[in-house]
Amino acid sequence: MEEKISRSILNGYFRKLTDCLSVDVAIVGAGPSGLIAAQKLAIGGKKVAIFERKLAPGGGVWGGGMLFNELVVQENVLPILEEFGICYESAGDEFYTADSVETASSLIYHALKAGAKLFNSITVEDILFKAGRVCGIVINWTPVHHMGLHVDPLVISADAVLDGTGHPSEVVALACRKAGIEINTPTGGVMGEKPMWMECGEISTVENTKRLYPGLYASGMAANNVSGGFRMGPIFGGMFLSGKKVADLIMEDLL
Ligand code: 48H
Repeated sequence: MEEKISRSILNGYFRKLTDCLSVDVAIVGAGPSGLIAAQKLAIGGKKVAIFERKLAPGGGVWGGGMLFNELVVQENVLPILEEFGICYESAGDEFYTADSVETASSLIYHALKAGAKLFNSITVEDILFKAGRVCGIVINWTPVHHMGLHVDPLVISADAVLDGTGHPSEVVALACRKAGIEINTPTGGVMGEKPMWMECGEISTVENTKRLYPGLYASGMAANNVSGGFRMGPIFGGMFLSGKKVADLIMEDLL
């Protein structure tokens, strides 16, 4: 029995990973924008793999605001909540609250049910850059990084790479640094997130969601960091709409 169980786990995992060595879209980071993009792209028929550094996907959703596990959204994202089966309550004015644990788990569940594959405890440490195009990512086990082990990585090919890594926009930052590319921002580089201004941050998150370079896109807080948007705190409408927008952009580009 012991051997069968171990063999089943290894075979199942390697089947899944081998199938994802080449994908349409590689999403880095399983935060809300990345998970929503994954669900939409998978529903649109794209082969999608998400790589998440932490053991638990969900990014910054779980903690709500300052560990109070409720988050706030605006009226215009209620259709997305409904599509993902997330319950919400009116908080008065134009705001609604949702349980952040229910939200995180529903986003993960629906991304996977739509057909996206998720690989957790894997850190994206580099990009694949060929002939003037971002065409994949370089992965390694997160514990390898934590322990500082000198272990070479593996590579995933992708027609589109989405940076959904949140505040640090790690993938775009390393693409600029290592490939020396000029990206689609006013300065041509990563501009850096501005301080808190909720109204502006919510708008700029969606505006800043774009294709930055052939094969390279950013969503959510990564998009804001890249293009110098304001932060917005524990309101998540912009993240949800950013995930939807980037999925639409990638669908158009990969037609
Ligand atoms: C693999 C990685 C890597 C890597 C990071 O931060 P996230 O929740 O992402 P978003 O942008 O969808 O949502 C942002 C939101 O949660 C938030 O922080 C808000 C609204 N803040 C407002 C404010 O004012 O502070 O998730 C990003 C995910 C995380 O799970 C990381 O572990 C993961 O990306 N990640 N995964 N390889 N190199 N870097």
